[in-house]
Amino acid sequence: MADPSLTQPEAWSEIVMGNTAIVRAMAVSGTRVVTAYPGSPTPEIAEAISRIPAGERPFFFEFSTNEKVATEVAFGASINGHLACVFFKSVGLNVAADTFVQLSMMELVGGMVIVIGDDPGCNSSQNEQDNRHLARLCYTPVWEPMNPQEVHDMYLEAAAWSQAQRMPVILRLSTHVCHAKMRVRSAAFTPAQHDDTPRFDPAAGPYLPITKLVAPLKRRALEKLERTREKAETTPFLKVLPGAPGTRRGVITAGLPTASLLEVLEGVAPGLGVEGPPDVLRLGLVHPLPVRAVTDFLRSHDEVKILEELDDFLEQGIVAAAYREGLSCRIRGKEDREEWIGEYTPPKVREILHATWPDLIPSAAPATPGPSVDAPSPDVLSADVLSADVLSARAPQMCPGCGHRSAFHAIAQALAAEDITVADIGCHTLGFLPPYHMGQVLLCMGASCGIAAGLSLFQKSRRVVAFLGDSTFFHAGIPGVINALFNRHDFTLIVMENGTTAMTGHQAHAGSGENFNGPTQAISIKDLLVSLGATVCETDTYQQGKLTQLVREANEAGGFQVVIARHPCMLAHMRRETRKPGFVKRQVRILADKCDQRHVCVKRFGCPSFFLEPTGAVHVNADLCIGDGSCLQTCPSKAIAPPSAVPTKEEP
Ligand SMILES: Cc1ncc(C[n+]2csc(CCOP(=O)(O)OP(=O)(O)O)c2C)c(N)n1
Repeated sequence: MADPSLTQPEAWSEIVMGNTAIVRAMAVSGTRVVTAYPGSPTPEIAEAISRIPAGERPFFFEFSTNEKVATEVAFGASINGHLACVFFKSVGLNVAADTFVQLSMMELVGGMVIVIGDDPGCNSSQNEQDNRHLARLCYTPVWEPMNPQEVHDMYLEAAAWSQAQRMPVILRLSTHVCHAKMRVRSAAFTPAQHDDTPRFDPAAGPYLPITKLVAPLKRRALEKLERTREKAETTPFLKVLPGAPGTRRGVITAGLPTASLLEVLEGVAPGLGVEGPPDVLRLGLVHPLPVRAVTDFLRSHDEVKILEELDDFLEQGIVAAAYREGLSCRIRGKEDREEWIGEYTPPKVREILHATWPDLIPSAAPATPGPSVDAPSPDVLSADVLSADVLSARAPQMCPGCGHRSAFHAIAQALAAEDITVADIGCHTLGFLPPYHMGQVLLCMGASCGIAAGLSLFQKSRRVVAFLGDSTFFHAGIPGVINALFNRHDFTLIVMENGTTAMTGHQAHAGSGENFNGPTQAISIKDLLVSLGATVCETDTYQQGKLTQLVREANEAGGFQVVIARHPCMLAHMRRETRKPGFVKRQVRILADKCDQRHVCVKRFGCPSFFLEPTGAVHVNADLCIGDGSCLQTCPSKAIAPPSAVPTKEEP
């Protein structure tokens, strides 16, 4: 749905997610180029961008082929004078790292904001890495908002600082900050008048960090970081939130833990023998550390708890600063391994505070349910509403009709029990689940070919089969494929081609025939592989018998073989179909007289549309079945009737 208000010059006030608020800030700040690669918790930023009507978008946006390329495109735009932004998920920084670590040494004439969606709690990632470490590695400041309003406001401050200092800056979001909703207010602004005169000037750099040239560039990066420390001391986001009068206890925190802490402290009042809530020092920038503010706070308290999600990043800096100043304040850092793990939701913060100060928080359980779960205030709708506390947990699974399911079902029949399967990242990772058990190793996007190559060395008896999604093929898969050809490795690669980046919400990729802005040339994975000299065969995955045969032949042939297992993503397909006028819903039926209850449909094919009655009878879930018919061929007794139109319910 189009939402032109995001870019309106008049003041703006809406209840939105952090991922939408940031787009408003991009428009207000005059950001000219935005790039990304999809990954949770950030893809909704692109969804918000897509709601700005084409032609009214004040900046260029693209999904690049991966995070490294996205960072390079934004960098190129910045050194040509445009304010640029790149966004991606936590582990995206690993892919971008080789480029990212150079940026602080560059004179970023237009400014550049790097928006990272970190994922404490590992809601949708393969780890919960703390990217503050990488920021320190390359002298890059980090702003850390605690809610959507701050996402908006901090973006503006960080972008302005980046422009003024010509340095990269990080706005570090996390899952709850991206997805929480609240009323966000944005002042009126004058739309930027962009000047398209090319401004790239090699002398403004230099932009060639080699050998002896590196030292002055590094010196300049360190000077900029030191200037940013002063910014960290004076930013309005740095706040002391007073606790009980005269308290000698304090908490130093930042980002989302601040919101959880304030919620937990809400119910704490001074009582008999209890001095009441501690003072809170809330940091706006977590790197570089505002040492003056921190040491002043330590000096005025006897005991200070450092409350930070994931690693002891702030703690190390704060302890070092206290040591240098010879302070006697007792610093309470991470005291339990669990403090290193997971999201700092209000229950988690309550637990930590209870362990720290049992007199202050006598029980780890709240006296009444936390407001964010049961009674969201009208202005702040927390993502906690959708947390597992409220909804029962559901096992992840492939959608009804998913071509990957047909593929796994078919491939399972071509493999020997001892064969080794290597997974990659994408919807097809779910093949590791029962009943398929396809994928015994997994690292990160594009790693399957390299791992498979290593696994196949010095052995012939166990065939190695690697999986790779099509978006991932372009993202980081190609080098592993080329390596397999170049070094004559011996495994079968199955490219799971569904035409989209399904797992992160159907973003187009280089093989889709469209990009974010419209139609484009589709790069054929098959043609690319053939041009590289690979032996390639292909089939639609719904042709299960053929796929089994192709995988069997590939495995028997030995050497590096590629099978393309293709079927369009059915979730995307059905979304398009159901919107068409005259759409007719179709479903399969079980022919009870033919069903001999071998249950292949449930136990080996595993479509969630089928369920078993206690009697052993199989039923079709009318809410789930999409009538794709991929299940028909799996039934040995032909007891599944072809999809037929489902009568629509009578309108009342
Ligand atoms: C470095 C990195 N960037 C982004 C992601 C988020 N992500 C998870 S799977 C995936 C790609 C999935 O697309 P594809 O390979 O086509 O497989 P599909 O889900 O369509 O089966 C992405 C981008 C990630 N895990 N790691």
